[in-house]
Amino acid sequence: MTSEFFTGVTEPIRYGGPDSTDPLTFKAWQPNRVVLGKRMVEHLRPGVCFWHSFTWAGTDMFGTGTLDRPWITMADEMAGARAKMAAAFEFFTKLGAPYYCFHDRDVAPEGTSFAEFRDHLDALTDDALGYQERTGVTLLWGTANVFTHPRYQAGAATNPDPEVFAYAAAQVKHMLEVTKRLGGPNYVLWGGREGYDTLLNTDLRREGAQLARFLHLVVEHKHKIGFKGRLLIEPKPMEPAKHQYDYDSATVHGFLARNGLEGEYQLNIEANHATLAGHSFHHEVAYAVANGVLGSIDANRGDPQNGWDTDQFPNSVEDLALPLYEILRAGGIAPGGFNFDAKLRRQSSDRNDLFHAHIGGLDTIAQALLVAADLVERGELAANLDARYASWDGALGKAILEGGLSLADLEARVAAGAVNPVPVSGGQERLENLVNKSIWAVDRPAAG
Ligand code: XUL
Ligand code: CO
Repeated sequence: MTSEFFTGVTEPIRYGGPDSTDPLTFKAWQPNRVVLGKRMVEHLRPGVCFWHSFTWAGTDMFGTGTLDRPWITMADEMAGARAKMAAAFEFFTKLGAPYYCFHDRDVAPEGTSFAEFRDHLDALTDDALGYQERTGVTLLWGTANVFTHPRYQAGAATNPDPEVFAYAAAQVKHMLEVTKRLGGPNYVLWGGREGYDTLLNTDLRREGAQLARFLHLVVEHKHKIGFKGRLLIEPKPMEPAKHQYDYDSATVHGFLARNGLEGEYQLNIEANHATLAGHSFHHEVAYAVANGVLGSIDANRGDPQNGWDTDQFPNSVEDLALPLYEILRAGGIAPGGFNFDAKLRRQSSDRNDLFHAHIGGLDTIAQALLVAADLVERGELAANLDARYASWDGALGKAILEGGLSLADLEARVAAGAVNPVPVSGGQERLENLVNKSIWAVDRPAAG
């Protein structure tokens, strides 16, 4: 292998503008463009994920790898891991992405024992620190893979065997420390195997208690080592398990509140996980904002005909504009960001396809940010919402909310004819037209 892997791209990808005919240029992503007083890159904090882009060979349940990832099959596993990291940082730099994310197992070979795995991870963390210093690319979040190895087939924290809980605890403890060393502002927990395939072999009460204990241990260790980043849980309703406990934003939020963990964890919300749960991505983000648990975003999309986690790159400005509008109104996503938890289609086997995919993703979130900013600046949606609920700031609304009126008091008012509500239009179509107005108005490419 030559020292460079992505030889088809020799210069960092530049902004070409909406009319550029060069597919290897950005059409909307301008990291330094100021939007609502802040640079695009500060609004979006985009990151590339290690697993789909560098650790996955393009396998699916019917076929072997199709992608050109020579490091995966190198006989010397540590040499392979180093080649992978070199290619990854070459890609981050040429793309111009400021952040990346990884699981412990994405970078470090398993070895023959936990101690050996930890040594591998520590050595590769040293390498990553060097790359970070040289390139300026830094970690958005770290996480531990406690779902691939067969020991986790029945869950990690929720396993019927406490030894598996202990093993997962060891991995998470170490990866939290690695994340701290790399200056990561977030640490993510995704419970892919924390759930069940059948209730016939599952004790829901025990598994819930185990999961809560695990999350408390992570909080304790975070404070013990002085990790200043945020802990994030990534909701997903199913896949790989038939049912996963961290089903959606509301379920996770309820679990945290019931177990004394509120305030300790925020959410890493993934677009395709929202749609798997039967929600829109907009709903999941809006729920998190409304309840103070917005943490970070895994940017991707599903396929409208497929019922699984296809993890495609985001390409719809319309789908992302309203989630971004919620984020802007909430004051932003930092210290979270937009991690492209997205993978190529397995036929996209040209090395440059990884650039095309990320260019499209970055352009889409950038354009959606412009639309969201336009919606904020016009202020029509916000004014509509304020007007719709304005009576709750009036005498009756305040008295109800402040606890000054009982059910009997309310009955007396209604019976006396003092209360006589008149239905008001929800105006959905009028509001949808406002959103389209911003989508169509923002930086439209010149016609012809
Ligand atoms: C799986 C998924 C994970 C998490 C990190 O669907 O999204 O890659 O983001 O474990
Ligand atoms: Co994800």
